[in-house]
Amino acid sequence: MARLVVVSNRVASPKERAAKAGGLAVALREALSKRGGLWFGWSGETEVGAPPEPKIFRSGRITYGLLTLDPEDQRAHYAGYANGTLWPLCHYRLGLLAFRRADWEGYRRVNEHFARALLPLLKPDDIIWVHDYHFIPLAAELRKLGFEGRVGYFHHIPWPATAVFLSLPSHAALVRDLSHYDLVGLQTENDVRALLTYISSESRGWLAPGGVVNLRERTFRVAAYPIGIDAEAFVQDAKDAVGSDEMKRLRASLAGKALAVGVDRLDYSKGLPNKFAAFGELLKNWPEHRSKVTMMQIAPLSRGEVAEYRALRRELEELAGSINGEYAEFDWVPLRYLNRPFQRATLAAIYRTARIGVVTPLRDGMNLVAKEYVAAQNPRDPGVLMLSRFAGAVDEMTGALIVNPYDVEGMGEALHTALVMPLEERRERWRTNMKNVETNTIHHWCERFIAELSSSQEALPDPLTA
Ligand code: GDG
Repeated sequence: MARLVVVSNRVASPKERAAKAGGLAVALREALSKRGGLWFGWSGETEVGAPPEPKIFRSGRITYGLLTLDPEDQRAHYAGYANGTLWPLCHYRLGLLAFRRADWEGYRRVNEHFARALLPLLKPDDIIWVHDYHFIPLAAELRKLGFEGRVGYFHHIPWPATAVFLSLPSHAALVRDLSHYDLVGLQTENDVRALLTYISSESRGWLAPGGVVNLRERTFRVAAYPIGIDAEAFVQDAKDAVGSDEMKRLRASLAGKALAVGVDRLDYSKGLPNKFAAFGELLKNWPEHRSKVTMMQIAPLSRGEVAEYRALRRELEELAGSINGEYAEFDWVPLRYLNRPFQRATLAAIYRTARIGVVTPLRDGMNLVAKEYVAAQNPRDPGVLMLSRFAGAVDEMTGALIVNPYDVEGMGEALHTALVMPLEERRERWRTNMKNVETNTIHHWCERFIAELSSSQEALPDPLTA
């Protein structure tokens, strides 16, 4: 079996406990130890004029390679082009998009450093799996250095519609970079359509059935691989933790009130202001729910080095304060807003306690919280998933109450609908969702991508003759 090499910006170190690491980190670690592998990424450290040598160490069957970056390169790469340009672009937020040539150059330079540091560690038959928008040019850089082996890319965030993508001054170069992969994985069929439309209409690429593309003499494939969760582990976590002292405290504090829960990184793509406002609408228009429902929003801080995230934090503090100021009673705080992270098992138990899972991003590649909420439910008395139509998860979570996050009043109404939904309907909707969560797990996702990348250089049809 060929060795697997994973490249991602953040590498979950062997010391990081499963409880803290996300499902993706756990699944990648599993795939790497099964085949033996190399996990390559940023060390999390910077050093002026950082040396090109990565730090290498082994733990079990996995070798880790961690590269330290020059601070200015790291800023241009991470806070600059990746999170200041590509993130808003892919989430349709052109008003927040900042493009600076120096950042674009820094982004490319970091990818070049990564390729140079990685190349000496590679064997020709390795399978290289690159994760996310921080590393789109990596395959092109590896090819420049002469590497011809199999390289695949998975894009965890949405691929924007062509009209939006064209706002990016470097759009053509970025898609040329993609053509150096053998396989490009996106979250949904919609994302695949968006990228293929761009390729055929703007970069004069040729398309063949099955997502096969020919662009500037390179042939590669684009396909949807909707990411999932470790459903079994999540069900178990939820069952185990629901009787913990912590959860007893939570239930005692609710004193019989219904709980609506949200769990999102504090990020402008997650639609948090609209969610808070929708809860305000519920309390305004359906006064019968006052003192009967509590919303808990867990929003761990994220990317504080990017100005928009600091502004969003202030906006949410003001909104939460005004909702609570307007509706709170001396024995009821409507909105509990927490900026710290929790253990995975605690989250699972909170989901299970909640009557509604409120997942209302303005745009989201997939959204794993939606799937985790479903997995954590008690099948006899499941809660309702309220889900934005702009989350990739909506293709599979067809039993959700689907909302448009731009329609704040509509979301307020959906919260009311969820609160009064009869048990039989809740069960039926949950069963539909759970079937998909159980079928398309993170293990299945990993295996399928690796299998298709493994066979990717075996004679793709030539789009010019197909
Ligand atoms: C990107 C894409 C795509 C959150 N708070 C805590 C915590 N979390 C965990 C959740 C979930 C994960 O983080 C978040 O995943 P999402 O999918 O919801 O969102 P992003 O972070 O934006 O992820 C997204 C994903 O990549 C995978 O491809 O679905 O569309 O944007 O697992 O549970 N975990 C712990 N404590 C917390 O407080 N332990």
